[in-house]
Amino acid sequence: MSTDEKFMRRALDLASQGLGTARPNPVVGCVVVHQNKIIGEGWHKRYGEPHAEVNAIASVQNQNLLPHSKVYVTLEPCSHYGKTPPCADFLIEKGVRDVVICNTDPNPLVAGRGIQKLVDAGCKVHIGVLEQEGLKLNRRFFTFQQKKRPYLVLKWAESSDGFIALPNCQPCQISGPSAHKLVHKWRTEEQAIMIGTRTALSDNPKLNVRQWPGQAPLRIAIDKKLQIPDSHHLLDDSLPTLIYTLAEKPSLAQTEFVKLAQVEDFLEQLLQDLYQRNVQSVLVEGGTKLLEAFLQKNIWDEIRVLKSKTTILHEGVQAPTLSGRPVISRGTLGNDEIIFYRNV
Ligand code: AOF
Ligand code: ZN
Repeated sequence: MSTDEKFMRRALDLASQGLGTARPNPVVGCVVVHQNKIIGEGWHKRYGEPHAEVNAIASVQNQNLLPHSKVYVTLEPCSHYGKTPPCADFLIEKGVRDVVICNTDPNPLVAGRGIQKLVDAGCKVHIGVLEQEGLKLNRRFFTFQQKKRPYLVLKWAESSDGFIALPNCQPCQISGPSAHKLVHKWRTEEQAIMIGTRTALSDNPKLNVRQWPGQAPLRIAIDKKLQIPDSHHLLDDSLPTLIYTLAEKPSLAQTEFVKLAQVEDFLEQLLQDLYQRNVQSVLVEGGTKLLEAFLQKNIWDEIRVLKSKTTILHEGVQAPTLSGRPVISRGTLGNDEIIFYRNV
C-alpha cells in the first residue's frame, strides 16, 4: 500500500462514521498530513453540519503548518454555497497547497468545479486514490445523484424450498433470530423502508427498528386502493409514513398520502417523488409482487436473500426468481444463508 493509499484509507474509515447520519449527503472523511504524520482529522457527521474538510482543519493545532501539509479528502471539496460555504475556497484561504482526492463529486452543483478552483489557485491536486473503495462506500449517494432515484436494496427471506409466506400470504417466521437482528441493522442503514399492500395487510408490520441502535427509516407503503385500515401499525403516529395511492385521502398526523396519476408508470412516478423528497436509499422488504415489479423493470441496486435451511412443506407464496444472476457473496448466520447480488 502506498503512502497516499494509507492516508486515504484512514480518511475513508473516518468517512464511514457518518453512515446513517450524513444522508442524504455523502459520507466524507479528511486527514491532514505534515511530514508523513497526521496532524488533523475530521468527517462530515450529520446532514446540515460542517463538512469533513472544515472539521479536519479545525482539529489542526498549529495552523501555520497548513501551507506545508497534504490534505487527503474522500470527495472533491465542494464549490457551492449549500448549508455550508464552499470547502474548496476554505482550503485555499487556509493556505493549503496540496490536495489528494478519492472521488469527484457528481452533484451538478459541484461536478469538477471544486477541483477547478483548487487548480486555479495553484494547488497540486491528485485524484482517484482508492477510487473503487470510495465508490462503494458512497454507492447510495452516487446512485442517487447519477440515476436521479434512491438506491434500492431488495430484501426477502425464503424457505429452502423457495417460499416467502404460507398460502393466503399468512406470515410465518422463516429466518432465525440472528438474521432478524441483522435485518434491523439493515433498516438503520437505509433512509426509507418500503412494502406493498398485501404485506401491509397480512403482516400488519411496524417497520421500526427494535433490535439495533440507530435511526428508524421513513416508512413507505403502496396502497393503490386505500385498503390499509387506520388501525394498522403503519398508520399509527409512532413514526412518519408515506403512502402512495391512486385514490384521494387527507393526510393523518404522521402519515402523508401521495396520490400518483396512473397505474402504468406507478413505480417510476414513485421513485421520482422520492428523489424530489431527497430520499437517498430504500430497503424494499416485500412482498413478492412489489419485489417482482422492481426486478422485471430491472430497477434495483442490491438484493439480499436470507435463505433458511427450514422447509415449508405445503404450497405457499413463491419467492421472486433470480435466474442467471451471479451471486456476489454468501455468508451464514445461524440456520440461515445470506446471499448478496449486485446489479452491475
Ligand atoms: C465536501 N465535503 O464533507 C461533504 C460534501 O448542503 P451542504 O452544504 O451540506 O452540501 C451538500 C453537498 O456537498 C452534497 O450533495 C455533496 O455534493 C457535497 N458534500 N462536500 O466538500 C463534505 N459532505
Ligand atoms: Zn464542502
